[in-house]
Amino acid sequence: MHDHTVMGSFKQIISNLKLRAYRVVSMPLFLLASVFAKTAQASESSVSESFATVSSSFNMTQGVTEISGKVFHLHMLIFYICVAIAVVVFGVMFYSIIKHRKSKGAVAANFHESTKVEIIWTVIPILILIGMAIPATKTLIEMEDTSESELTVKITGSQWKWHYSYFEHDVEFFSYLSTSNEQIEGTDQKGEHYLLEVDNALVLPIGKKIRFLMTSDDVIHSWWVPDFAVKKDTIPGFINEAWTKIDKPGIYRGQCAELCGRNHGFMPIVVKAVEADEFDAWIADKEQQLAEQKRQQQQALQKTLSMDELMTLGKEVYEGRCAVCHQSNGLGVANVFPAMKGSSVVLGDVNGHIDIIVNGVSGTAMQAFGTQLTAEEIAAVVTYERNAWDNNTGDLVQASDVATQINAQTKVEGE
Ligand code: HEC
Ligand SMILES: [Cu+2]
Repeated sequence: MHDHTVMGSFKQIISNLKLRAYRVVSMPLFLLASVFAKTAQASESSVSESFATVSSSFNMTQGVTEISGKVFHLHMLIFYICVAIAVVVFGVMFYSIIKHRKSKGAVAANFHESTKVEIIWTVIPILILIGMAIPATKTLIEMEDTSESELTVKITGSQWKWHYSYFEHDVEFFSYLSTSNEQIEGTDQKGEHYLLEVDNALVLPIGKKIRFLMTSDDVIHSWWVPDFAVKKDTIPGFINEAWTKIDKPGIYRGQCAELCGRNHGFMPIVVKAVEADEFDAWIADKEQQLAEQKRQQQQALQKTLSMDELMTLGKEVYEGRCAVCHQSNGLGVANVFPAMKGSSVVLGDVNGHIDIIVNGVSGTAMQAFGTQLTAEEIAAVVTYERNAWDNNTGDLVQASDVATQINAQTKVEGE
């Protein structure tokens, strides 16, 4: 007698399996179909062209440099080799399974060890791998060759912004995310370049070989601009090199590609590539602008600001530079970023408070702001912290106080 319940559930399992098999098969088919649909959309001009480049949003970008084009074509070459191998291997496999199935009366051959077969399936993959390694190595060597560059830019990653410094010019600046907090928190509609926009873009000339020197102030970041095929880790204490030569003017966007802490997703890269003469004009202008800023900072040291002025500027600096960690409400994040409200440092000795902001706390996320903010800004943010959120110390700190302390320190270190 048949056990109907066991048989029934067995059938159930089989039909489930069939359903699952159907899903397993249909998923890649669906993906493939959508890739081709996208491809057709992306390139209406000619089907053959779109097959040659497969420039869909699923594929990697061809980019705008010679190297990025080479990387792309290398990627496609390897992809097609993999497809060809898959077609041959699965073809033989499915052919054998179907042709020699049991219901057709096939009897399994019984053999062991065939030196001939083993040599063949060792040698063929080795040849294929060597065939892949040659073009890959060529491209890699080219990517590493930073010689004969015409411009050098030092890129320093830090939590959570980029610092750019042009070696041949007196120009350096920070590049911060410029997406508004409202967009991030969802109270405002997200813009077109949500989280991929900055206050100061890196401006570069087209048609020139640009060398990048990359390092970091704190943890490992990675400077990644897909359109240039440049992706390099920035490591504290090390300098990595990369280069690019951009063919087309335009705005190119990238991101930090190394998980670097809480705001890893909030340190985008924007490169503005312009004609060489436009670049020369820009850099001359920027040099002047920065020199003028320095003069003004020097003058600011003589100025005495009112409590209102200090609090307004201080709030601006705090919201822009400190609130990502210590929060707008001054309460910080438990066990990670200390609260400023009621902090013993903030309520204690003014010089100790200034010192922590100027020099940071090494080995922690509290970075040295002495090189990032002006004396006036540090004075303002110290005043702000000492009087906001019911801290109410009534203390007023001027730029000259900060400058005096910085000078005293450099003297001590110099001795
Ligand atoms: C990337 C995150 C981060 C940013 C940005 C940051 N801080 Fe900090 N801050 C910290 C951490 C972490 C500490 C704790 C350091 C330690 O372990 O002593 C700290 C400590 C402090 C302290 C000492 C507080 C105490 O009670 O020990 C002060 C004051 C301070 N920060 C002020 C600022 C100011 C002003 C700014 C903006 C100009 C700022 N911080 C920006 C992470 C940050
Ligand atoms: Cu990063």
